[in-house]
Amino acid sequence: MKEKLEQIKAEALRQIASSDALEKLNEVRVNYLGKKGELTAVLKGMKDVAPEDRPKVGQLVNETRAEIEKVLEESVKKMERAVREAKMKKEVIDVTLPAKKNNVGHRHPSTIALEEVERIFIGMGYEVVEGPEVERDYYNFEALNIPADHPAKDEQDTFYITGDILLRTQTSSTQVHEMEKGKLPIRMIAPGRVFRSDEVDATHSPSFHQIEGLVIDKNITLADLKGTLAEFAKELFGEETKVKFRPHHFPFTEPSAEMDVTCFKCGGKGCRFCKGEGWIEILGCGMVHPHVLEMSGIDPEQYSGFAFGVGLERIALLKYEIDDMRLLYENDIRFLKQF
Ligand code: 2NL
Repeated sequence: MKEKLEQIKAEALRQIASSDALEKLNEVRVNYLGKKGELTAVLKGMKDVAPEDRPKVGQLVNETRAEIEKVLEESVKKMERAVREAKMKKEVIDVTLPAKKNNVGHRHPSTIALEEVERIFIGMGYEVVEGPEVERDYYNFEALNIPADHPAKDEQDTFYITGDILLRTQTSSTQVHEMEKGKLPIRMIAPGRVFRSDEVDATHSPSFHQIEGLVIDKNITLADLKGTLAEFAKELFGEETKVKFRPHHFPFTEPSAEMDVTCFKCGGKGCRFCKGEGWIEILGCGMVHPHVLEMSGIDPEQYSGFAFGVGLERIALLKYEIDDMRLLYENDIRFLKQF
């Protein structure tokens, strides 16, 4: 009996030693210590042992059992520790590795310029109004006193969808809609995308952006126009900026003018940036033509107003000293990152 027990123990310990997984150790436990295990079988065979030997054999069985249990327990603990350590090793985080670069985008230079212009006019009490890019001929041309035979209406210059529907060539159409609402006074800017059938080059694109402004109230004069636009130029290009107005012609304003600002690079002395002129052309403006007011239902005897239009890209090119408009549309990250 003693030999049998020794044999069982040796075999159990051998199996424990050769177990390479927790499941295997559990199998050993079941096979040797379980209800149907080998040691239980020995206890069941006690009836064949002489009564006087039974306590001794019982003790031996218990000792064997205790030893196997002890070794098994230790092996389980060891195995659990090994499994945990392997898991930790696998999941180790190298805190010295460089972090993944978080690429945060930012505003496009044209957007920066737009928001700057909007900020200036909002500060002077203007409203920002947006309108549709697809327009009726009436709102883009007729209501602005642009006659049927005006060169701007030619297919060379305008994208027509039908004979009467087109892509707006200026944002004045938005201002016409606003005038038609009949709520006066008006103090608004209309920024937005406009379209002209132009070839792409360093200063032209078939799609660009304009910001037009319109003020209509009683007693608005050319002095209001000059004062407002002089203030705008100072805020945009610096306090020392001077402006000058050159007579011009627009069908929708009378009188009309183009406004130049002193070159913010040389202060007006003349440099490479202003091509020796000292002045840089910046916008077109004028007093709203009485016929334009009339067509939108505003009495030119009671009300008067001024209007202006600036090219957004032109402002961005000047402000950020960019020499080719195409850079604003190509969205090359290496270019955009610089602003
Ligand atoms: C330019 C400058 C200009 C206007 C736009 C305007 C709008 C209404 C009535 C009268 Cl609703 N005028 N806009 C006025 C003067 C100049 O744009 O260079 N345009 C080609």
